[in-house]
Amino acid sequence: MTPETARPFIDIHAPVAEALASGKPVVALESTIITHGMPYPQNSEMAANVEKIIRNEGAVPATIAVIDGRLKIGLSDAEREALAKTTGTMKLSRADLAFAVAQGRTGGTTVAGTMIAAHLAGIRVFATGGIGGVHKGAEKSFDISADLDELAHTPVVVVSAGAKAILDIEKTLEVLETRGVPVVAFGSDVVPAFWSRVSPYAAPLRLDAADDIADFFRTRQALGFGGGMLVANPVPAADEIPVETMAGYIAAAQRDAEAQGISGKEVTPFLLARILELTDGASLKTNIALVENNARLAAKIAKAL
Ligand code: PSU
Ligand code: MN
Repeated sequence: MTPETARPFIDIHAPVAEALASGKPVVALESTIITHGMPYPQNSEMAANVEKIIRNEGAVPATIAVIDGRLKIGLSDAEREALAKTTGTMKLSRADLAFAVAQGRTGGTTVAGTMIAAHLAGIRVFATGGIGGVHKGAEKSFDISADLDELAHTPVVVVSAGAKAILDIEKTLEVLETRGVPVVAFGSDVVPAFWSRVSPYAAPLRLDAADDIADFFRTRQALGFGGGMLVANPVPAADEIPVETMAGYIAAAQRDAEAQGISGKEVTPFLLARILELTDGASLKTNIALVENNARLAAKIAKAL
């Protein structure tokens, strides 16, 4: 599956290589959430837990990152822990993943970066927290995540809790529709809003079973559609923060970002960290719960494929 020219740059962790060779289900995991999305040690605990959840479901986890210039498909426990502790790592998307490989750098892969790496390795299912999308005020800043273009081009099923609610969810859905990306809400008539189960926006598509999601993806591929799809899986009710509660914190964090002139790749990590402070850690607890919930569903989809 991996193109010949890519092989010299990629290390596939032994359990992942074995699973891929024998057709066992594999779930890719991103690492920007580790390097830029959560503080240590919660990032490390989250990353280890999510792998465990995938194994318990009978699939093999493959956390993806670039370490000292090697594109890693699956990390050892020691590598994952070291990455979680390292500060000053890069945040790697389509524009800079190959730069980090060429320059021997270390970085976490975003949704876009992880989709690229997963596809290179022949992995079709990927679990994250929330995708990047169209930022509020994008009509001025032009800040639209490369995750959206990647979903349009790269054939991987991305299981998320929707677009992060710090974004303009309505515009994000519009761009996804324009780019031909199916957005499937899992067991819900509305698109979830990351920390909250509901948003004001109707689900473009709805499915209620992992088997049906796998079947939809197979059908798309059989019909020759390229590109990926986005599964939006609402956070469990016990862990959610109501949309009205979050709105105030998100607005406050946004004001702080603007006042401090935060731009570009720093916007998402800044807002997540600021919201964590404003909610006294509650947003982080919810973020961890939703990633775990997505890992469970992703493993079921991978098994069904
Ligand atoms: N999900 C989380 N926390 C995160 C991210 C996702 O729960 O930190 C990361 C993903 O890697 C996503 C990135 O691709 O945030 C989006 O960054 P940007 O908006 O700069 O494209
Ligand atoms: Mn951006």
